[in-house]
Amino acid sequence: MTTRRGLFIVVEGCDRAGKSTQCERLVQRMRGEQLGTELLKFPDRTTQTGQMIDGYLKQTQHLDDHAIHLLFSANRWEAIDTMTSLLNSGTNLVVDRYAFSGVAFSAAKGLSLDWCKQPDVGLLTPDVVLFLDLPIEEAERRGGFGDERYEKRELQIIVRQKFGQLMESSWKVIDASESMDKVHEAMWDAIQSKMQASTLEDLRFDLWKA
Ligand code: DGP
Repeated sequence: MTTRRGLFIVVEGCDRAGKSTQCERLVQRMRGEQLGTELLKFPDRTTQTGQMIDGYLKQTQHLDDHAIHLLFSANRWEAIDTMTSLLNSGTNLVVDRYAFSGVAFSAAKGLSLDWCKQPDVGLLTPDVVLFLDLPIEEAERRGGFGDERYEKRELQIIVRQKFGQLMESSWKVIDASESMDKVHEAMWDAIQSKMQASTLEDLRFDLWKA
């Protein structure tokens, strides 16, 4: 019997939407159901590109907007072999942020949406995108934003608009202002049909290619 490949799930959203907590919870539940699952996060701050990105986000390092955009993209490309082999060996991936964050944040700073997409064209296309949507007022009620570069009200408002421009009909939009349990259940429900499909099409390396 051949192993069914893993499901590639991306979780996106603005800062403070609860993505990281919900990603961990989703992974725990999948593992509890005996579904081999790994959690990945972008940017991966552990690699060389990730360390430069970390310095940029913590505002200890200045980089031109285009240069940092390309570094964020490189940070995703350098993970592609690992992701491909995990998925092909049957491991599900829950990925906390992906190229959609890449475009939304850089475009929010004023770069053209189309230019921002180009470095990620041909990246692995997710099977499911869960978008945790949270109005800015609710994000602020959650204790406000932190000290990192993008954690500012004005920018976050534009980031949310840019996500709106990138959104495709296949995305599952989840109201992140609901309780943690409700958000989790909505995410769980949203992946069921794909999780239960007996076969999945081959991995597609065609993000934004069409
Ligand atoms: P996080 O570690 O999830 O808090 O993300 C770090 C910050 O970086 C967050 O404000 C979102 C932003 N970000 C994530 N991915 C990208 C990207 O690819 N490009 C840009 N410009 N910003 C990103």
